[in-house]
Amino acid sequence: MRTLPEVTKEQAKKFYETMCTIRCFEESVKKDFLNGEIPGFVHLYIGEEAIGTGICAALRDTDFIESTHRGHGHCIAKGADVNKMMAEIFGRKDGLCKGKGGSMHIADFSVGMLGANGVVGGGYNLATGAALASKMILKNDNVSVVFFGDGASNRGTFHEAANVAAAWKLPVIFVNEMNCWASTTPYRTTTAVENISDRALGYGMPRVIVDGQNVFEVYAAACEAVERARRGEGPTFIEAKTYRIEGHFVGDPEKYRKKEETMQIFHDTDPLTHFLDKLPAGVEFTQAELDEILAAARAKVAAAKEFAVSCEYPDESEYFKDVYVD
Ligand SMILES: Cc1ncc(C[n+]2csc(CCOP(=O)(O)OP(=O)(O)O)c2C)c(N)n1
Repeated sequence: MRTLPEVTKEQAKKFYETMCTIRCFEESVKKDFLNGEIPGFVHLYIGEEAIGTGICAALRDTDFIESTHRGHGHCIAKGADVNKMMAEIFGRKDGLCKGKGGSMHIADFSVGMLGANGVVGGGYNLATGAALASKMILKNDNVSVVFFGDGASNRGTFHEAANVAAAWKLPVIFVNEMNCWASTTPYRTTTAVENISDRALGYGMPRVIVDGQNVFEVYAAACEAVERARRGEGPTFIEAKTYRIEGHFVGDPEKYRKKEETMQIFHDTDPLTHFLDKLPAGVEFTQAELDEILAAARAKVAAAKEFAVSCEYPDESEYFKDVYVD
């Protein structure tokens, strides 16, 4: 059993606030997508909030993250402005990417969020490249994190990046969100190894497996990996065990699995409803305190939606700007 770093009540409160903001954001996006208010496609992070929250809590603003198609939670946890995120998802010109990125291509360089990514497995080499730049060009101790799913770990890009990151001791952390599904495909039908992180060992990279539903455990593993990377000792692979509670995308009919089983897993493992049971010794909250935090998150997200719909769409003359460097 790993020793958890000291967490103050203030930090624990921040963790819960972040998880609640992600949850409320996702519930709001789901409703508005089903209403036809949001263009494109959305993938939700409901039930996986503890991972993005615990990892990003161990990072500085100057550290980088590379996200996935399921990236709203990572973006919120890294500190992106929720009003501008919501405007982006609604395709409005005041969005983080001027409304031209949408849900799957949100980025906010000001907080080190290098981008969500519609290309599965597209983030490894970007994060590893950022880590290489920190080490060789900028010569600072910034760390890069790449989040990815179990399905994405089967892409060749993972193996290339893991190999070079370990060989060159780059300050990059591979965070696998092992949610047991890749679209309609259960993990076991495509992957023979017991744990995705078993693969890290083949590249000479240390790995740690954590309960992805426990924000304190994720945070502890992240702190250790970040310190190791900052000391120049190279990458770590963190495998966070979780479960994809929602369909692959909003609107997925989910004919490939039983809703009751998924809801039972959610009931048993939801990182929000089980937050009180996970608190480290010496940190206490009442249910009323938690309810207040959740209500504040809900109000913040409602305001973000109000902001988003009050913004204009980009002007037609803007459509092709930013596509290529001038
Ligand atoms: C290169 C590429 N191949 C296929 C797809 C289609 N696709 C989108 S998400 C997805 C499944 C990803 O599963 P996983 O990596 O486990 O992440 P999760 O959705 O479970 O979070 C697939 C196959 C894609 N977007 N990009």
